[in-house]
Amino acid sequence: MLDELKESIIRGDAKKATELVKKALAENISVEEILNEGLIAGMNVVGTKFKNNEFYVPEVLIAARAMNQAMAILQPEIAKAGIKAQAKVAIGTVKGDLHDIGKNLVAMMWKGAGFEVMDLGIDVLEDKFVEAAKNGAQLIGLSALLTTTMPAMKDVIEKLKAEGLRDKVKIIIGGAPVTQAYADEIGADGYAPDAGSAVDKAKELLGIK
Ligand code: B1M
Repeated sequence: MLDELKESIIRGDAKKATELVKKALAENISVEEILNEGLIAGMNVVGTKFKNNEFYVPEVLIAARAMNQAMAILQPEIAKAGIKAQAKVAIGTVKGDLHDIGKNLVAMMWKGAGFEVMDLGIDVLEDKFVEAAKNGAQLIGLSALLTTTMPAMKDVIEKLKAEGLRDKVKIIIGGAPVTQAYADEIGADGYAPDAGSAVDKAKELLGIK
């Protein structure tokens, strides 16, 4: 049944996914197994396919919708079982930038990977990222789609340094004009070219298998 659940996520079949989560719970399959072997396993495949250009944005959005609907059923059980998120992370599009489609995809993939995601939205000022770090974010994701807003990523890093928080958080940057060279230049910990790679990079930086 968990394989079927995984496949329903990959296909983006929200109806089937929610039915299967209900059925699995009724059959006393553990919340952890449903989450890890069904939902997260499915989203992992989606991430890999997206990275390899086998899936495009619509397929990822449809899969994420199925994941979110299935998660809504599982959420109360997760709370009861006391399962902790793999990591607490924050993400936002930097100040002056209103593009959020890519940022939302990364947030969805991170949720799919079992992270607790604080989505700070668009046009996010440095202080909000600092606040997220103070609230326990172990990793911060910065997205920028404009060459003119890329420097705001550096501003966030500088602000975190000024607040003495830089060593407490990992920072990943991404967005169409962003490169690994730019990440190196501004002192980010990592760069990811797409949402699937953002999962791998976050896990690598956080030491999660
Ligand atoms: Co804008 N826009 N836009 N726009 N827009 C671009 C980015 C542009 C390339 C179009 C062009 O001229 N060819 C250009 C930027 C040029 C540049 O600076 N190099 C541009 C411009 C100039 C502008 C305005 C200035 C236009 C104007 O008003 N004169 C203006 C700026 C507004 C502002 O932000 N202050 C503007 C406005 C808008 C809309 C509001 C109309 C709309 C945004 C709607 C929204 O996001 N809700 C919009 C759109 C849709 C685009 C294009 C067409 C599409 C962007 C997109 O969503 N792509 C874009 C042209 C293009 O890219 N073809 C363009 C799909 C998305 C899935 O990809 O965001 O790259 P992307 O995300 C990828 C990766 O980059 C990566 O993963 C994602 C999934 O694989 N990624 C990360 C993203 N964030 C990541 C974070 C990570 C890791 C990976 O870690 C944290």
